[in-house]
Amino acid sequence: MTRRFALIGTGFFAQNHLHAWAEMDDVELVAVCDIDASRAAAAAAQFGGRAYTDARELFAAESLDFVDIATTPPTHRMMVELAAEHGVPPICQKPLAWEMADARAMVEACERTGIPFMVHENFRFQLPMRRIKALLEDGAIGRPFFGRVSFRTAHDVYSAQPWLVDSERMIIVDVAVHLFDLAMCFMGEPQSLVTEALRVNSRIVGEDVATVLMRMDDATCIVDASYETRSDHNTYPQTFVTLEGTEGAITLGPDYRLQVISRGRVLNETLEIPDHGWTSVPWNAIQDSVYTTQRHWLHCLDTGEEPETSGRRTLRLLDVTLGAYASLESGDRYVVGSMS
Ligand code: NAD
Ligand code: 89V
Repeated sequence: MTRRFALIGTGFFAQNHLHAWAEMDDVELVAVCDIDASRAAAAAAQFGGRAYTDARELFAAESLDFVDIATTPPTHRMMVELAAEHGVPPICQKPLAWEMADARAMVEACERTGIPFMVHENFRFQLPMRRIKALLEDGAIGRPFFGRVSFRTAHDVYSAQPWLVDSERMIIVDVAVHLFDLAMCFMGEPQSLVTEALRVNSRIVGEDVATVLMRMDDATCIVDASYETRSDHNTYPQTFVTLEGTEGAITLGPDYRLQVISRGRVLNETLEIPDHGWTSVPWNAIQDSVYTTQRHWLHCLDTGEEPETSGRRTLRLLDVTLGAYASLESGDRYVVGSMS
């Protein structure tokens, strides 16, 4: 079966979505939409489909099996509700929303219509992260009791994503959201968390350095992110992971170097990221994960399985993410679940 779909928001990151969809022979791009007519036209010229500047017109005119939403957070709710109104299953970029009420409304709109809904939370679909998850499931390090998930760079993220400059809430919703998802994927849901954050770059509005300490049942995990960290070479946009367990430890370091210590045995490996032709360093692991994320969505549409990062499941992730700000603002520990 070939699924007909549309992509809304043809900006910076959507180019990866478009390339990944173009690789698949079981989907057909029938329309693209962007309020910037030249961007919509450029995407249609390169990847096919009719170009729209108004999502309402697109939904009214096209018959779709799903829609891919790659706009920035302020329009996610409007787009997902529009999709639900037309009975079209949406996959929507992260962060799902900046407010819990918006995320809840999106999930409820899709559930009322009875359509699947996935969030494009792709970091857990990166090849190194799939490998780590498999190792944990195999019991390679026993019971994890400590974790650290880290994204630190001095890469100028603002040139490709200028909208981050004015975002009142910045690195926690932009990148720590991915790290929380990884922490929860590896170690389960936290019960509480405490946050410290700073703005180092005075040119921007929000926080660009953040450290969050999460407390799980019988483990702790640090999530830390920075857009102002100088190092000996640029590792953007790589995520580093440390997991310590009762039987060993896993470390994912710079340049996809993985070390697994399991019951006294030490394995060192540099992971090979698949090349898709359109992917390139330094974005290759993330670009590959876009492909894998989108395949997961199609798999779920085929089988009726709930996506790993369904809208409903993402409410918990958002509770943790927005809870990090609640802790920051109050100076207190945030009890997870207070919002979701
Ligand atoms: P962007 O501004 O480059 O692209 C967004 C596009 O949406 C723009 O072209 C804009 O004109 C268009 N748009 C805005 N409102 C619209 C509307 N009402 N109708 C149609 N089009 C509209 O932003 P970006 O940096 O590509 O970020 C997009 C999303 O992707 C964000 O949510 C961001 O957090 C996410 N993102 C995810 C990853 C990842 O690894 N998962 C990486 C980068 C960005
Ligand atoms: O996910 C994002 O929006 C990006 C990055 C890949 C750096 O995390 O900002």
